[in-house]
Amino acid sequence: MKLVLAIMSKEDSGVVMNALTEEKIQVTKLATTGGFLKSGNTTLITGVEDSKVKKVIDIISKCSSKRTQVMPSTMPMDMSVINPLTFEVTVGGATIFVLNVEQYEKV
Ligand code: 2BA
Repeated sequence: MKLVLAIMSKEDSGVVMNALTEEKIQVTKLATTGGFLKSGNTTLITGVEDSKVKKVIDIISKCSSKRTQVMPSTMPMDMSVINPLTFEVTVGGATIFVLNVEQYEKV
């Protein structure tokens, strides 16, 4: 058995959880904070048989893939002018750890 820990954005975590649950894969969501940005992210924990690890990683990859998003600039402008300034940010992506589980019990 393996424990999959996946750190991702809060926005992507809901979709990932739904997709895992649909596949009857149990998952627990933790509210976490990244050490570098000091902003909130989400860590999902899932314990699965070895044969399901690939499926879990595939679901996470599909539902939280890196993509670019166009954001409006926050630079103040005259309200009568449509602000043409935008910038692209990379959102999504996940950091995944797969650990061996020594023992698994529900008591
Ligand atoms: P990522 O590398 O995609 O990491 C996203 C979040 O995943 C991290 O949030 C952290 O919470 C977790 N994480 C990633 N690798 C980890 C590991 N080996 N062990 C434990 N947790 C891990 P943040 O720490 O807030 O980092 C956000 C983003 O800032 C990172 O995205 C990376 O692109 C950048 N970054 C992180 N540390 C950096 C550093 N020392 N210098 C430059 N950029 C850094």
